[in-house]
Amino acid sequence: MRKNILVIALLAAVIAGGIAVFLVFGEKTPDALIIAEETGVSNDNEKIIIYFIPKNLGNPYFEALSTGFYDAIAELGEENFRYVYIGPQTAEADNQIEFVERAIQDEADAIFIASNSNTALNSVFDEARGKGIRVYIINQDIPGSEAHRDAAIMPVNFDRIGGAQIELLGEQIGYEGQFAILSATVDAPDQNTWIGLMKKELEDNPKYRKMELLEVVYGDDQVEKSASETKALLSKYPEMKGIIAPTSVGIFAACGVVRESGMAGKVKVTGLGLPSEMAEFVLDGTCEGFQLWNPPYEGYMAVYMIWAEKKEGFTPEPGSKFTARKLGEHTIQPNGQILVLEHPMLYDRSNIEKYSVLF
Ligand code: RAM
Repeated sequence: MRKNILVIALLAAVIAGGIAVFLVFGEKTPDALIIAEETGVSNDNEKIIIYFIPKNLGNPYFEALSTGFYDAIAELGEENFRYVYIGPQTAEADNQIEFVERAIQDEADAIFIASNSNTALNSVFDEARGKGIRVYIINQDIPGSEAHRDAAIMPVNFDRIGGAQIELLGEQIGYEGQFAILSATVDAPDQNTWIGLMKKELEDNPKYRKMELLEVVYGDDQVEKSASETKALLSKYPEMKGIIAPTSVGIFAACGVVRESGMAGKVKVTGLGLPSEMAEFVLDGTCEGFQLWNPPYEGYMAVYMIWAEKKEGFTPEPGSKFTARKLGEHTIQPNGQILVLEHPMLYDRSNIEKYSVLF
């Protein structure tokens, strides 16, 4: 298989003195190293160089998103691309700056980044764009800093997420009772957008007047921290009826804690999760249902967008259109966003087994 060949190539390169790669990249996932190694060798001028910088490495959600890049690259011809998946170990606001700088040094064509902050990367984005590198936010946008990016690939229409998440928990707890939100990092642009929309929905929609948001806690998209925050919520609020974790790491960790504490069914856990991680909790009843979109589609779309620019004269401006083969034609909206899908999807007992093998 391609990966096996690449692993052998990687080992050879490392033994031959490629240790510098480890010094520069640190402890990254095998894919980051394999791909970076593979394509540093020849014909780089001919290749489209793509960097994908997730919030942090080791989060299965972003690994799922990354598979979409591979899918599109395979369709368009591996020889045409160099793809580098690289990023920090943890999701602090300014941890990604060095990876953007790395992409600039590498003369990337496009950087796709799930930014950990709305503002911390603005000057490094400006620097990249000043050198002709496209800066695309992926998996979210950077509200208030849109002038510092070329466009944003949105997995779904974020305006729908606040209402969708509150309704989902509402259904599960009979539209009555206390609940908490378990988020990722304090600065996370996507989380903060959704939480803002959830609060608005609670205030504006009389349907939810008997639902009370206790507090928002932060698990930093780390399993252990998310688990300890969940434990603290359970002991602090014995009447709590539910937890919304709009993060795949958080919902997974919260389900584990709720099940271990014998609270499954009494405290409903829902939010946004990855079907492959959530299947066991859906099948054993710890989670009745949760939502998500299709993370690999985002990576797939990203590759087709930069391909359209390089080969078909597309420019990332409002109104511009491009076609991403199996996902069809997409248009950049007036706000610079591209929606992969409009609505989130519900994952529950009826479909979890089908999707858990995909992502
Ligand atoms: C987490 C991340 C990501 C979010 C998903 C749903 O892994 O916080 O940004 O979109 O979950």
